[in-house]
Amino acid sequence: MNQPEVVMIGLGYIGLPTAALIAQNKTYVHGVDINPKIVETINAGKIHIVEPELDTAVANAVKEGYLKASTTPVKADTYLIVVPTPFKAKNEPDISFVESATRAILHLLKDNDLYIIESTSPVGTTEKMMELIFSERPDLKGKLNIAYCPERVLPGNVMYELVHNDRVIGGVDKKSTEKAVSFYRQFIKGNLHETNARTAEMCKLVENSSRDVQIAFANELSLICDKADINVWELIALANKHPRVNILQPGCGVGGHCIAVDPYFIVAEYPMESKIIGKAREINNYKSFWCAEKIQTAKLEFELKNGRKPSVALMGLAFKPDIDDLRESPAKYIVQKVLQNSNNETHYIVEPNISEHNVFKITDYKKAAEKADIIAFLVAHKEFKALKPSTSKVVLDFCGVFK
Ligand code: SAJ
Repeated sequence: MNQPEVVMIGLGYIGLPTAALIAQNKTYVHGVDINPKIVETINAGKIHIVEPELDTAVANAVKEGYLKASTTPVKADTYLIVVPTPFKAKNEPDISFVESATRAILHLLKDNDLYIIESTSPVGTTEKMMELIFSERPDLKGKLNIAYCPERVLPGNVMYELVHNDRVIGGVDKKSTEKAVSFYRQFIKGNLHETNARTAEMCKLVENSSRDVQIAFANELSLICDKADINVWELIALANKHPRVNILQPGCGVGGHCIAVDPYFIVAEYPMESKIIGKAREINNYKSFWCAEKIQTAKLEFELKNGRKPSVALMGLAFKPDIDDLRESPAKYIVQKVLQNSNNETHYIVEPNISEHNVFKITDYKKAAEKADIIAFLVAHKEFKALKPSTSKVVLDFCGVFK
């Protein structure tokens, strides 16, 4: 196989599925990752992440020679940057991975190449990378196509959504936008919406921040209803009967590395203006603390009433229902907090989507619900909905399992 058409830098939850999808269209993709183990796994036609249909897509692409991986980039026509953009501190986005990926391809770039950032980034990142490129390679000024194109796929449905979701494509100039649109049109069936780089960067942050604000509204309602002795699930269901009301569901906090993180990109840049966005983050973080306190209070009340310590079932560790991903999970935070405050009570820790954990001893959900005096539902996994805890038990439903 001669020179690849596409270099994909970053082979994680988004980079690898995107590389496999492009390769499925008989386009030779060279994937790059700093982790040699990931490179080795992919070149063996295997995958290192859990995502339905990804294993066959990668296996076929590698077998047919349309996907290869290495730790360093090679010459191509299109370069996609899909690396992590973590946080150094709560309000300090870290674009160092984007910058080092860009530096790694500086010497490979040529006239009319296409350079695209997909990583969730602070507004202005694409322009910063353009300045970096042109300062090191002034010969490319006005000759390189530079764009930003965020993804919006839902973990667990990535291979479908990558193809069918609409995409927002923001070039640093019209020519770059058009070049990026014609690139994505090769393998995306969703509509491609043209804009500029700054708007595309802000669009990604706004999509997730709007959802965080909506969830914060639902979580705030759950605190109010707890005091007002109203069933918040019934209240929301009734309010949503209104043709133009759509209140989301309270939970034990907001997890994952997107909804809980992206709002900070805006708050960091516009602290005076982003009041609701900042407050929503506080409310959603506070909800997890509030749930841990509720469990603590229930334990003390049980002991006062029954003259003995309760056993407690903590139902769910994942960051959202029906997945096995515990990264940035509020449920995990709550379990850790409850265990820290434990006073010789028995705790049954439940997560039906994993068989074992390196810290927690996992108990079967039916056994835990049967044995425990207090059952705290942290994540609305589908298995829990069939449980019928006896009325003698104390049930704390933080996520609407029985709504
Ligand atoms: N959650 C609630 N109540 C709700 C909905 C969600 O408490 O009504 C919680 C979940 O339990 C979870 C967190 O919010 O802890 C986030 O879950 P999610 O399903 O909203 O989002 P993600 O992180 O799996 O995916 C989101 C999606 N963005 C939007 O829906 C606007 C996805 O499209 C993005 O691609 C993804 O973030 C991302 O990677 O940015």
